[in-house]
Amino acid sequence: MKRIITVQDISCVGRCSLTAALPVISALGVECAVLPTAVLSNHTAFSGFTFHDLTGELSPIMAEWKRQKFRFDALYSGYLGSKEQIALVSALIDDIRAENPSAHIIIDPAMADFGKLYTGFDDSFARAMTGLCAKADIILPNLTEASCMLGIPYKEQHTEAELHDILRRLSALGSPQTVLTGVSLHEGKLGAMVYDRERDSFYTYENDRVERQFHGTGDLFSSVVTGALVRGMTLEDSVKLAVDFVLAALRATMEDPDAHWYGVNFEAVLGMLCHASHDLHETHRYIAEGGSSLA
Ligand code: PXL
Repeated sequence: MKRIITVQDISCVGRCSLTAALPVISALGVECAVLPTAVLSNHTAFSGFTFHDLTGELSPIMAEWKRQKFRFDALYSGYLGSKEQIALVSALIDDIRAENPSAHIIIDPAMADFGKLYTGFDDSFARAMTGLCAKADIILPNLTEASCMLGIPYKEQHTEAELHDILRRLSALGSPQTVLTGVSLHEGKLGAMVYDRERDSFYTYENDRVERQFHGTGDLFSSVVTGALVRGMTLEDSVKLAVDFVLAALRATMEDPDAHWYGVNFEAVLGMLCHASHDLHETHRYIAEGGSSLA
């Protein structure tokens, strides 16, 4: 079984960061090790929150992992609390690549949404996060994060040519593959666009747009992409699965009269990921037994 390490906070209530990544990545049949960067009572979009910083724990944990020679198939980082933590994740990337040169380094620069930076972040934090993204194989910014990273004004609607330009400029920051989320090329549709620098190719996948906005969908999206990629799906298929999963979770939320504003009912649709994981397992088994593809 593949093993990944995810680095992000644990918001005790809020259906984001680790409470989203763990179930999603597990459902995709991947062992999910964690490096929690902070413990919050709830995420920062609530009117108040407690924040217990765990920066002091990170170096000793990383040193022990080095001693144990743990091997990870991917590192996936999300919300980080400070520039110091960004520097530590940068060092962890070096350790992981030293142990496994083919590990996927996946960075979601989780720092902004809906046109503004999250509470507690400023431009210098955004610059440091942009620097970390340069070390990734794949980055997954939303449109707000992309504008912060490129220093351009945020807007919701873009032409295809503008999106291509944004993706090329993000890619020039360093990562060979870039996934931009919150993209809409057609009325009533929403999805993501992928740019692969080596092939100079774009791939867009959209599904229905849900007119209400919820927190935590970006974390779910990145977690699905990470788990699916590590299981051997192409980046394009991983992104398609992630868009469909987030939409299914949004629909489940809208159907729930007790739904909360702060996160989506992804638990109701986790079965989709278990099915995808099962299908991948069957495909690998078939190929291992001498077949070349499934009918
Ligand atoms: O969903 C992103 C996220 C993760 N972690 C914390 C957050 C947020 C978004 O607001 O506050 C602590």
